Amino acid sequence: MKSLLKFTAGVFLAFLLLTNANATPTQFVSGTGNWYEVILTTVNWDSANILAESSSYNGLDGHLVTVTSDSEWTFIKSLTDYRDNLWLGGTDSVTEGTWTWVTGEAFSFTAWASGEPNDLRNEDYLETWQSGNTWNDIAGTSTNYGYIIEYEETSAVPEPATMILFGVGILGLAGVSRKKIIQFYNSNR
Ligand SMILES: [Ca+2]
Ligand SMILES: [Ca+2]
Ligand SMILES: [Ca+2]
Repeated sequence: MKSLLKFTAGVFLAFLLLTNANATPTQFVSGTGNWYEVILTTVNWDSANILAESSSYNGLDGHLVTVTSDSEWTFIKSLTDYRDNLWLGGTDSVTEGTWTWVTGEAFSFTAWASGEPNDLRNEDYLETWQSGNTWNDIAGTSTNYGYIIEYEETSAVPEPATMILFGVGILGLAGVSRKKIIQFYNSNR
């Protein structure tokens, strides 16, 4: 019985590896030379950002995609099969109305839909829209259908270590607040 379970698990694992092997990044040969990958999974912007930052391909570091030219946008639109509600690496969460890319590249090219960005209900994150042809700003808590990763040399990309430190910082803060709660509890019983 155990060996049957092991065999079934093995087949399942092989199936997972095979299906994952199909989703390989595509290179924008005639443009940036970078590699791009569309990940279809329901996810909010923060999670997509962390997942993209922790991804790598052939020694190149991943980040949520940055779109800095019309030709790059044309390439990405085709790669997504013109899908809506995919996260891009743009945000105006630091200063409302000032859009930035996660890599710090200049936010000069835009493909906003008519009337966007409208910051309706405090929308600070960038997604594909209108059959994947335009951009919309949406709340980062929205559970979108997926995200796009761009893989490139590390120079312009924030080090993953920064994200790890950030994560440790959050854990540290959580630890501090938990201690305070315990102390508060202790002093009140
Ligand atoms: Ca880019
Ligand atoms: Ca906004
Ligand atoms: Ca909007």
